[in-house]
Amino acid sequence: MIAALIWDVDGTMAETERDGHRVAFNLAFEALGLAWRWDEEHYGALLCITGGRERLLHDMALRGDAPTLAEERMRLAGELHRRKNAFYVEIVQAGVIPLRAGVRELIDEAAAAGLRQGIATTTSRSNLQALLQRQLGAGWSARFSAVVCGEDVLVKKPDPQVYRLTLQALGLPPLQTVALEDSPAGVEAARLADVPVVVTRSVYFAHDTVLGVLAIGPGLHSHLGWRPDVADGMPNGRVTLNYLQAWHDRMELVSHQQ
Ligand code: XBP
Ligand code: MG
Repeated sequence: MIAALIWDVDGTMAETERDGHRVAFNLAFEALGLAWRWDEEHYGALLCITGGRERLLHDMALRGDAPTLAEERMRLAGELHRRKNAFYVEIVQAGVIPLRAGVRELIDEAAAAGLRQGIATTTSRSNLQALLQRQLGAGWSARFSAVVCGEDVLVKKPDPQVYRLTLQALGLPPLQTVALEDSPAGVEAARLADVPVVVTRSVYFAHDTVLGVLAIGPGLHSHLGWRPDVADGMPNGRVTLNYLQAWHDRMELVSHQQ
């Protein structure tokens, strides 16, 4: 039996990247008088680097107009990231980034069923707090018995540390849990920690090859379009705990290329 759900945040709980983090990075560039702007396509390519500060440093290494000294780049990345997170908090506090359909329902269902829930994210704690406080209300943290963020790990996803720390905090072995993820880096992190993964495809990772997961589908809002198809005899509608349990029972790891 599944004893806990482990939630990824960006892309899985909410589509935060294109209209949240990306917009906030551009506002930070503007605030510091930089002409840099990340369009939707370029930002999608940059998502192969997890962590906002790491993403900035990666982009600086590729462009000709970034500071040449490593020290100077680090300082600039730190300042941009600080400002970007402040802008991001303003954006999510305005309520323009909703939870993905079916997320709230599954969180509520898992809580009612007595499952433990954890969060394993690469994003900064301030970003997570702002998003979940706005979307789930002031009591959001009572829903989660483990919350591990970017600041809590030495190495970000695809390194498994964030999942290992979440498992420790939950006090459960990996096979009694299921991770909900959207990105190849997130799937790799969970798999390296032996956590079975269910993938909800997000805007930026709609077509990526995904290997060795319990199931993959378009989102928690509908049982349609999922592989493997376990809907026979199940109620139609959103992806419920029964679906997660059915995939977990099979423990048949599927691969998917689109
Ligand atoms: C996804 C990420 C994050 C955000 C930005 O995290 O890669 O780095 O893009 O976060 P996840 P920060 O899918 O694990 O939730 O700027 O706060 O680093
Ligand atoms: Mg994600």
